[in-house]
Amino acid sequence: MTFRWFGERDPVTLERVRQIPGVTGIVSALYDVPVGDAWSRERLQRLADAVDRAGLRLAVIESIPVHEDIKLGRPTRDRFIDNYAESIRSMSAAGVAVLCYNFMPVFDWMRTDLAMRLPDGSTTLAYDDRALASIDLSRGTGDLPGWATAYDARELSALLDAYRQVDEGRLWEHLGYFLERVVPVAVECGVRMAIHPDDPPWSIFGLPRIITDCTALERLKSLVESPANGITFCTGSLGVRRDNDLPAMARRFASMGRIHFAHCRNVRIDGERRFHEVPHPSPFGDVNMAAVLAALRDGGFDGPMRPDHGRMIWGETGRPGYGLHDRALGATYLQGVWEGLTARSD
Ligand code: DNO
Repeated sequence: MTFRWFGERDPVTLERVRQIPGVTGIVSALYDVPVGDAWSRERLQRLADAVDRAGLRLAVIESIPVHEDIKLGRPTRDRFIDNYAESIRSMSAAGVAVLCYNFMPVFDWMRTDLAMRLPDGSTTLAYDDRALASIDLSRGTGDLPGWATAYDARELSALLDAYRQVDEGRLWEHLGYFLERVVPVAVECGVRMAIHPDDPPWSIFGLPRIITDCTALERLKSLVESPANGITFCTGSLGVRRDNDLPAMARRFASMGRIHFAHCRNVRIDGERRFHEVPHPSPFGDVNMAAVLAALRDGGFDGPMRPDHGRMIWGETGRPGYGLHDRALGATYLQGVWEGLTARSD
């Protein structure tokens, strides 16, 4: 079991993470390297050493952000792709074998409420497409948590303009171009790439989003037929579309050896393009977590897993979605389900 840690400035310390039963791996990144620059071996080694000293192991890099020029297919992309390949070599040198990344234009995950109050008094992340319409992008992105980059008004409007030329088809071409060049490097140094589904899995602000459903994952897989070209199976992202049959998808891609990382989070669908996040166990939301885990196990998945986003409970404050307590409960729950599956079949 792994746990995401945002580095030395994360209010959730490694010492605390270590006390969560069963958590042995850390999911992290270098947060101060400008997007597009190569990550150095020394910096990654220092990160891995710090995690080691806390009695844990750096198991996954989430994420090395993909420069917008790569997603836009600009001529400058080759330089950024070379840097990306270099970062993959560096993570491998530091002993990290799984890379979670995404290919979402401009924005990473998006919510319209970072502290929706639930009846039990806890707060959670929520999304409502109607509220999205009232977000004013003319002032830039502000500083939403979890994103690699914040843009000021001018940068953001230039980027949004540039994406007018990039429809879904083009974005797929650009993803293919990127993967054809970086997957061989990943293969060579023993790294498994795991694309994160778009969150939410539909277009926002008129921008194309392509990693959304089963058909998209099939297409991703066929862009480069290599086991190193894989998926982060994120139940919360894929799970807000009712047409995604999560257990079937988990079974299918796990048995093809393409799921390299699992993000487990539950969501309640409140309406058309409207949802909020709930505690991890199946009864609280629309993700049948027990069925997804059973499918992953049936498919032979044995990679790292982490409890994704938690609510803020017991008065905790901090980075929305990434407090200690609810994610720790999630980690324990997920291990319980997994133990049950294993005990039954062994
Ligand atoms: C949200 C996360 C995402 C994820 C990236 C991966 O909490 O799951 O921000 O890290 O999309 O590149």
